Amino acid sequence: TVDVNQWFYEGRNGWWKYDERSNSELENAFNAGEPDCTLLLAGTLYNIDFQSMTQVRRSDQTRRRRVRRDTPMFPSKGIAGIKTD
Ligand code: V3L
Repeated sequence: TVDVNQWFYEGRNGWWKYDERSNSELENAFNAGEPDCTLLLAGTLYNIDFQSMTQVRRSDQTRRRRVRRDTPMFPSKGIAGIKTD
């Protein structure tokens, strides 16, 4: 099954795509009307809140990034920290 929407998290000067598995988990939670989604990203637990549209590290709430749900065509730096130009 193909996701038509892509989730992004904010980097220093642009947006990164979430990896495919995380993107599907975010889509499933968002489309189910859940308020948030917990993801294990590079060994660290994060909460993505769909009202504030932010990603927060669960062990350190000061580590916060904006997120966006957009078309996969939206310009990005790459996928999950891997640059694709
Ligand atoms: N998916 C993958 N790695 C993540 C994610 C995520 N959703 N969120 C955070 N990290 P923090 P520039 C990012 C990584 O928020 O140059 C990018 O993927 C995060 O990686 O403080 O600023 C790049 O690899 C960071 O290394 O908890 O645009 C890198 O930053 C680490 O978790 C630099 O990107 C701590 O993030």
